[in-house]
Amino acid sequence: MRARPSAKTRRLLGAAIVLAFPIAIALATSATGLASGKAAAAARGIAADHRTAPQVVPKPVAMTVGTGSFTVTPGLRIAVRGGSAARAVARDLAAYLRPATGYRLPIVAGAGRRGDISLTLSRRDAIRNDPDGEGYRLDVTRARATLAASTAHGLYNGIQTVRQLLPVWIESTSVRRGPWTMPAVRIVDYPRYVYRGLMLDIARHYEPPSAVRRLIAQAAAYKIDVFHLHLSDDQGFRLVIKGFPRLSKIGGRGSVGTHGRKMDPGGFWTQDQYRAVAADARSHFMTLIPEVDSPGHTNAIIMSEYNDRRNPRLNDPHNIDCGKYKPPRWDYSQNVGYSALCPNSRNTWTILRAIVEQLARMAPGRYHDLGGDEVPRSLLRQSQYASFVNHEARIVHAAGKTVMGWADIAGPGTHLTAPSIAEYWNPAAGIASGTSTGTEAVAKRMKVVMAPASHAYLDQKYRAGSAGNVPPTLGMSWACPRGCDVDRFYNWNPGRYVTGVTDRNVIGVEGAIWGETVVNLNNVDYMVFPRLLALAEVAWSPKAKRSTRHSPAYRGFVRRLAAQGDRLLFAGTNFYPTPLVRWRLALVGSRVRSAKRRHVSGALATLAAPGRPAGKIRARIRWGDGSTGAGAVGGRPATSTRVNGLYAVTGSHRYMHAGRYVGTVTVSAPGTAGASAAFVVLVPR
Ligand code: TNX
Repeated sequence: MRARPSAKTRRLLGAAIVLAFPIAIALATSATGLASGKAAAAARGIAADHRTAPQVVPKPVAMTVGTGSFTVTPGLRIAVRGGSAARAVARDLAAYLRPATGYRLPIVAGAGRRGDISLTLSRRDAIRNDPDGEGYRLDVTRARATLAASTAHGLYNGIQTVRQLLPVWIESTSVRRGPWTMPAVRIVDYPRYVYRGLMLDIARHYEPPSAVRRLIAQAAAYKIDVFHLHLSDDQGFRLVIKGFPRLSKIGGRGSVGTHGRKMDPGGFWTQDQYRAVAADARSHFMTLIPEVDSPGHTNAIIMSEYNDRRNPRLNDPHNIDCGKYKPPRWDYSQNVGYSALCPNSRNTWTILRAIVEQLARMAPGRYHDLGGDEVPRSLLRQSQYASFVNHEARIVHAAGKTVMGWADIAGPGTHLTAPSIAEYWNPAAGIASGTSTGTEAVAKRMKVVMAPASHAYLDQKYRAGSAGNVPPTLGMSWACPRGCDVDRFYNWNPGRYVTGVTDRNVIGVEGAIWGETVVNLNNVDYMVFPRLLALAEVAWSPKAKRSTRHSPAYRGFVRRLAAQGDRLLFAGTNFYPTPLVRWRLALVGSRVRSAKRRHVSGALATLAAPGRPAGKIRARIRWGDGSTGAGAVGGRPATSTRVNGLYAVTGSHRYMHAGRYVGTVTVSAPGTAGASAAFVVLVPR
């Protein structure tokens, strides 16, 4: 499909039951398989979902499940100790809980009382093995929930876990029924790596700030703490640079052409928009790292500025274009490896200095990513390439930032060292050819972020060819000729992937969603989820034997992932409902309904059933007056790039007498546990 001249090496290359019982009900034990003792417990009005183990991703370092559960009620308060930073996290927690519960939980100072959630930020709560204080302790008992950490980031990570202890429909954007119970647990948790990243390419296809902000929020829920933004490439330059208006006006005009188009629509961000996204990232305890790729992947810069005679700053007659095409021309295909900025043009440095300095002022993050990947030696010799990188690194340092780049920047002749970061992208492992950039980075004592394309490139197809639920136009396969599903993303060890590149050098992991084939946010979500969750766990959770689909670690992961599918559905996040996971049914009853002339009809419950056509799900309704009937299941079906929507379970019934009736909806489908939920109907006189 596409030639990748500089990268030849690449080619060598439960059975659990989810129940909600808002109030005492009698249970259809046969449909759900509940033992009678449990049915009795349910009938006593105890929420049943706490009996299933918490399904937290990424897996906490240590977790013990206690007895009983804690319930978030409208009377609950969030009690905070630890100043304004802790208060801000408390506000985040209140905001997370608000849409689905409808509760406006007050935030109060102090240790709190019975029934409260309390947050404590104190140095005394530091955890061993957690030098950066990203960890937290969470204690949930029947009486209260207590979260403690030594930094606000740690508290923030803790509230992400709290969300996952609540019923999956806590992620809903509209009000749902409780009860909002959390199982009693004791968790001590902290990350394996400090760098847990997600990269988005808005150069190949433009994405607006709102799309990025949404993705930041989605990723933060899984303790991702770096957002790497690929702002410039051959097909697009996406940010206003003061003094160089053509960079965005001309450089931002298009995107890679897809679906028979020569060019897709482009766009660019203003500096205010960039600042707002950076601030938003920070409020999610995420570092925003801007990348302006150079000296290759620069056709958009070249096309904007190579004969800009009106800009007085660009007064060197030496051309900035050292690319393959003479004269340079737009190429909105997926081609790579044809562009390069000329090192010996002063204009090159005038432009790059403006970019680096303005970005440095715009965002508080520590890093500037100068790219550095895939420059064919036919365009720049290694010595020219190395001196280019060295020169740009000096500009980055002068702007007060630390250099990051693709691991190519560790190659012969560059003068980089710690704390600069080399991001390893090659799929090559062990001592295979192609691993040299990794070992060179280590030799230079650079820090390494692992993103081997065959385990971390989120633009790669889940399944090869046109098999199954895979649209032919979405995704690439150069790194994953046989497809890369969640198992590939989970089963690898960043600290042992390349021989000689160990956890002494590796600071983290990054998933990269490249934009050539990904034309909108719906596509982004589909490719990112659920694979990002595998990377989040690899980056956060302790080392484990992650090698095959049979390893206990992987099996535990896919079991926990099953519950996350329901969360994603309730949140409205698109994802690929991979057949590797036995997705679960999650059912929540509708809010109280009133009968009209003793007749009720419509939705009684909302069902998350990832990957299951509505027609394959059976629904029974007990109306609460002794009669039963069938329910209908319907909703938005799946397409080849979109998971099915939430389903509504509907039914209609005429009651004989006025009263308050508690009914039950029970759903079942082949190959998975059923689910039940109660609903209430008021039949007025
Ligand atoms: C490689 S490896 C790239 C990107 C492409 C991506 C497509 C590396 C640093 N760059 O330019 O978009 O493959 O999968």
